[in-house]
Amino acid sequence: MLTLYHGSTAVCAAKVRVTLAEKNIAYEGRMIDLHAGAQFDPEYMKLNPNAVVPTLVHDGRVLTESTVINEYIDEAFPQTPLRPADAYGRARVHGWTKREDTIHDAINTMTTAILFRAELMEKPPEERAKRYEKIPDPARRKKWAEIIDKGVASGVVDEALVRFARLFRDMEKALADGPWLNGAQFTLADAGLISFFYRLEMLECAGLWRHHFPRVADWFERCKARPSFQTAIASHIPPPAFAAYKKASAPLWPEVAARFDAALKLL
Ligand SMILES: N[C@@H](CCC(=O)N[C@@H](CS)C(=O)NCC(=O)O)C(=O)O
Repeated sequence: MLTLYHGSTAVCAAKVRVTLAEKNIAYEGRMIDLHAGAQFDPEYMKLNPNAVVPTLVHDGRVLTESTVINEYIDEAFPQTPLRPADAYGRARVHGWTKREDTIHDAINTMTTAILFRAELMEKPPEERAKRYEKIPDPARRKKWAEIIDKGVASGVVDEALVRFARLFRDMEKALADGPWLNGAQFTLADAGLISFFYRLEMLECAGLWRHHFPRVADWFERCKARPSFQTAIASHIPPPAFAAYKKASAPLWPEVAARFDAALKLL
């Protein structure tokens, strides 16, 4: 029995749903309402002390961390393998999935700077701080405070954009031998990045790759054409979210684009 604690728009949870969909594995989903702060519920934090989603429970055994969960699922359920059989191929795929944590951090930075900040700025200052003061990790808490203060002008956003620039550069190179990041086989490397790209697209930031990295742009369109994209990502997003993302994001795109141009010069 597989139970996945997840969130509708949460990109790390979506990463795991893509893997489950690609392998056609049934699971019981338990939604954690991150907006309402359900991740801080003491009962949930017994499963996931970091107060984040996803958490997977398989026959009573608990796993956290989306990359670890994806590798576990691929190992425990061998149908439709999402990693190559050979050691070199597996190591290459691990090279991509290992990187996902830092990329997720950059995605979180952009979402906080563009969407969460816009929502929080409508609230009184004492209520704003409440959104992040319960975050258990002090570094993450500090990052939130800095971004809520400065928005896309924060140096944390510039660091995130450099990470994207480096990722897209490396993907563009790898995809010369595509169609997938590790060649002919769709793997965990691809599965783990799709929800991140979709988040950037919802934040009106698709120009980051569309204007500069054509193979990456084609790769993402291929990903979106897979049935797992609909099942595991798009169908979970409540329709009003699209308008909210667009409203917060569109006015900030010119500044994000200019900062990304500066990041590209560092490559
Ligand atoms: N490294 C963790 C990150 C998990 C994470 O940060 N999840 C986000 C959603 S994508 C979350 O639950 N955020 C809740 C919060 O920030 O309060 C993983 O990959 O599982």
